[in-house]
Amino acid sequence: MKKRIFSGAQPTGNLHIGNYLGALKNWVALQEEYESFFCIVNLHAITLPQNPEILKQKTLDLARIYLASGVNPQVSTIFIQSDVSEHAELTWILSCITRMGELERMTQFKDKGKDNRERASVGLFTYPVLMAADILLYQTDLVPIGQDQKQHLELTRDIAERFNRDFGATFTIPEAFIPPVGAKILSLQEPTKKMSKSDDNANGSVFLLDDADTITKKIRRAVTDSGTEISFDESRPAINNLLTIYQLLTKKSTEECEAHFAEKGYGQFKTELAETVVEFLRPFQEKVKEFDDSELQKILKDGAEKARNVATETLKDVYAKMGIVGTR
Ligand code: ATP
Ligand code: LTN
Repeated sequence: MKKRIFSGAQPTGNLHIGNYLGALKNWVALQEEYESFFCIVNLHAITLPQNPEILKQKTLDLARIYLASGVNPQVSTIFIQSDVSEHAELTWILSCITRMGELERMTQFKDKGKDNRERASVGLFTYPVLMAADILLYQTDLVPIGQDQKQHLELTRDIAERFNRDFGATFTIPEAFIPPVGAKILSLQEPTKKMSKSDDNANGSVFLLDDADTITKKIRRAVTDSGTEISFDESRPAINNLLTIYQLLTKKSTEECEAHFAEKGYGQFKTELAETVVEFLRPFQEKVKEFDDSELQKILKDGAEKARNVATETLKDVYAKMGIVGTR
């Protein structure tokens, strides 16, 4: 029996190369070795206000992006979270064994809700419980994610362990898969923060669907550190970040990258980086257009059915263990 993978992304904003290098790239690399479930988490999206028409569109766009990135629907299960109502049901159950204190310690809530805690939605606060439900419903072994989701995965493990202890062995305890390089791609404008879809400044992110001109401009305008050397150096986060992107896209070793730019300046480096990103995204952008609506609908419908089969089994077991009996 293959081990299982579960991961997902929110259909909000536009996916950037950080999302790709930190998450999607690894989904694709691992999908053959594992039985994989990749979810479009539209219920997570509404923890912040969304325009309904745009959310609808972004949900399908994200499915296209999964496919264009190389997620293979013959091998992996791709589905929309709201199609499997067990996600919402298990969230309720798990929220009854999750502690307020645990959620209060979540740094993402502190960041996203910080502007006005009084007005932040309860959904934003309990968001990590929905994420735990996503993962635990599939008896997931491995969860490929970026660095920013590590704390949510640790909470998921704590919730699962608590349930297993109190009600008997039910959930597989999942492990995070966080790539050694690329787990936290930084903003091109503020290289102390991660590259983020929800950043107000679009110049901080290279979006997967940006055209060549825009990509070149954004990279040319990327802030740099003091000093002129093009080398990997944690104490110079701007150049370190740009070089990391270059390295991941060209698959060159650290030494090869540094040797390649040893005699070159920032100008030349940025030109080459921009060309690399543009060339990398070209086939991806072609592929995004390939899938027509009916093909996409079929993939998502089949995916939801496969996901539901697994999710129903887990939820049934959870209800039985907890003594939740009705007439169904
Ligand atoms: P954002 O903060 O950019 O709005 P998110 O983390 O809320 O993004 P998702 O689309 O749900 O957005 O994230 C999908 C995956 O991308 C997650 O596994 C996340 O850890 C990863 N990820 C997000 N930003 C980065 C980044 N800057 N570098 C590496 N991985 C990232
Ligand atoms: N919370 C994640 C998205 C997400 C996820 C998941 C990732 C929701 N459910 C389950 C991995 C596994 C985010 O905002 N990036």
